[in-house]
Amino acid sequence: MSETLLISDLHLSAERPATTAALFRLLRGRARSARALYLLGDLFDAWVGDDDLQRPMHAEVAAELRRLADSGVAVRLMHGNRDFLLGAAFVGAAGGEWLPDPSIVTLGGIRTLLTHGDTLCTGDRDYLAFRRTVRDPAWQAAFLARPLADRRAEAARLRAASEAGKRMKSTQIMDVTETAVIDLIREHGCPRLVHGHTHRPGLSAIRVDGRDCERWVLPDWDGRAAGLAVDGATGACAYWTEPD
Ligand code: LP5
Ligand code: MN
Repeated sequence: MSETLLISDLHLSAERPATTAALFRLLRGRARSARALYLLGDLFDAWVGDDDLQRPMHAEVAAELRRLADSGVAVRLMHGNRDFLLGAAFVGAAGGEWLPDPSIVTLGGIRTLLTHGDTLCTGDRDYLAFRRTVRDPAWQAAFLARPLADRRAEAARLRAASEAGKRMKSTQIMDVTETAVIDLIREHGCPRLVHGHTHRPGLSAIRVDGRDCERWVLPDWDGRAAGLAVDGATGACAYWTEPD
């Protein structure tokens, strides 16, 4: 019996080494006996292009993921809203595989819909407009053509603006809307949805077209590893947190 681990929203940054250390403990410990590790976005606090792999912490994260992948554990990565510029060089260095957003995987026999979760926040219209711009390949090519130092500075400005903006937005605007959740589940026909982004871990029951479905929200990290584990034999899903 082996488990699949799902994590997201680590927001790794050189300024918060305790969280990177927690990831390394996970990758060297519990994850070694897992079947797969799913990273559902926002592994990094900000990613400005794969040439930033030259930053030591970034290269170490890729190398540690690769060691896990080389030991036989599948490493699957999805973009988040902060690291949507992660590209082929990073995934290659990490020994991982891309997971499009959304993706359907069968975990413990249960068809499971995986998404970062930002697109479910349909009340946050400013964010969705911003997202459309920065997910445009032409915008990304122009941004990636700028010098690395400029891109880092732009990302820092945007992170600060985002944190300031969130203080002005209602908690309701920054959460998923039920309609978006129902529409996504209906479109893909999965009884279980797992996402991150909102940093509001919890299980909600939701009825879609007469069927009972589950929505599991992943926790964000703050110096301690945390996520979901799905039992490969039974499909049972449970939260876990690294012990003190
Ligand atoms: O990330 P978090 O939790 O703070 O908030 C998100 C939304 N914010 C973001 C921005 C990221 O935090 C920063 C990403 C850094 C990436 C670096 C590489 C690219 C650099 C690009 C440089 C231009 O995703 C936040 C949501 C919140 O989740 C809850 O869902 O509300 O949304 C915003 O902050 C977006 C604002 O509402 C609108 C932003 C307009 C900004 C315009 C300035 C520059 C635009 C230039 C390009 C279009
Ligand atoms: Mn996010």
